[in-house]
Amino acid sequence: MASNVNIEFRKLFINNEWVDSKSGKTFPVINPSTGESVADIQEADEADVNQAVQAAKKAFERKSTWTQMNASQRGELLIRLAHLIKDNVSIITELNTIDSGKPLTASIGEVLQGVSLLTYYAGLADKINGQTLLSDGPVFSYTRREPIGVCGLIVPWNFPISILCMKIGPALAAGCTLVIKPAEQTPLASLFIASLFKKAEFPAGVVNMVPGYGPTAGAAISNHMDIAKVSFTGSTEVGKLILKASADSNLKKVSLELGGKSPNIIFADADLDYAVEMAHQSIMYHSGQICCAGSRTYVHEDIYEEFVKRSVERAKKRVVGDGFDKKSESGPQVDEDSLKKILDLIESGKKEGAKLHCGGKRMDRSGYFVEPTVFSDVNENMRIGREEIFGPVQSIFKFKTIDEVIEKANNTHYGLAACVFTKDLETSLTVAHAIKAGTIWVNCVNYFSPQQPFGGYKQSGIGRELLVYNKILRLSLLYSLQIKTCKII
Ligand code: TXE
Repeated sequence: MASNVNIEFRKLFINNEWVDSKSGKTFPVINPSTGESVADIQEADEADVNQAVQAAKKAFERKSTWTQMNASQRGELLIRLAHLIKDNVSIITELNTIDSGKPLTASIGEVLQGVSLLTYYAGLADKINGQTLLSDGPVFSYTRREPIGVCGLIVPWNFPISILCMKIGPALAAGCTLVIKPAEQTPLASLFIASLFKKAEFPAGVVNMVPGYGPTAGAAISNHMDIAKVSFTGSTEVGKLILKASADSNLKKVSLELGGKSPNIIFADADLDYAVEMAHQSIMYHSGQICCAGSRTYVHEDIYEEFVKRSVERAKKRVVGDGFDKKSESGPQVDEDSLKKILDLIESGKKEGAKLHCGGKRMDRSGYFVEPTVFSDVNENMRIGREEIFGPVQSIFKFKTIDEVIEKANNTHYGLAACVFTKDLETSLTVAHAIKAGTIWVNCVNYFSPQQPFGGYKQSGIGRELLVYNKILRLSLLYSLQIKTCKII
């Protein structure tokens, strides 16, 4: 399957200009559906990140166009950007599918989700208020919410567009300036969006994009002395490196959205067909490459055998193929490393005694495809029961009692999300309140909306994204003595 889309943007976007990397190096973008290189992109490293930070710093100076702009004008620019993305939805969707291999339907859904995130934050720009505070004594005091400064945004490859928009929306609404590093696997659609910032008339230097690798360009961002905040989505391992880099540099603020091993708990009274389908989708959607994938399916013993049987039937029917093939329900894994990690974990599951019902192999075709795989009789001592696989591998566990399943579900160093399937309100709320995770879905999976906060407990992260919880804003308390004020009634 091919796309004729033109890959127009291959350079770094700094200060509203397209520039080559200082080293002159490039890196290839591989289409994961074919394993073939589709474009060479200019590769940013520390020198380019420095240049981008300089531009972002300048744009954030006290009397710059950006810092002088009214908040409602910032909102208007964000709306303009959202409209430009919508106007170019087909091209961005195709680039996203080339980048990541995800089916066009999933890809377009992601781009439109990006549009709604930007629209939400555009509306927020002029509603960022402080408070007036009562104080003892003859003083008037108030708080202001101020933009934190230059933000480094490090984006992963699984949802390159929605996560990009989730980060740029609040940062720009608040008045920050940005240095963005898209993932090395998926820079094409992001670079196209970079071209729209200039069209939307964001002032030069407000948004800069530096595609490149993590240990070079990414590390230069997290170590930079002039970056005030890093917002990162990716692996827990790299999240820890970013936190260390903050401690070793300027104590920049850090928010982290990291990995997960989310439990999906199915009680005996659940609607079985529905729960089977939801549990399947929650792990197989985007070939399991979702941070909050339901990667531990806990099923009550009364329905266990039937649940396993139906889950295997469903997995065998799943259509996996090229993202440009309209029949595909899911596409390939993002790259060779990811594929190898998944196959290694599948082997460990077989060796450690889990029962393999279907799948378990690389598909016999070009690209990085893994067969939808279902294991039963999994427990938390097995690697597949503990580690984030990030692949289309459903692991099914058996449980007897509500207390037992709560304890098992919490027996992980992750805490991103969980699902509960039951018709009983008390059961659902008991489990929802007892599970230590940032999001609990009851009788649904992976439901996202800009108005709802998202983020993890434990080693799944620090901070929350979406809603207005974003820690891009610094809360500062200002005291001023005996200022004359007028009353607003
Ligand atoms: O992630 P990395 P990878 C998990 C998932 C997956 C595993 C590895 O389990 O199998 O992580 O994926 C940048 N300093 N998730 O290796 O490396 C990198 O360039 C600064 C969960 O792709 O964390 C990319 O832009 N940045 C997840 C981003 O970090 C660095 C999404 C993510 O890459 C860096 C992706 C460094 N030293 C993977 N090293 C989720 N939470 O959704 C890399 N990067």
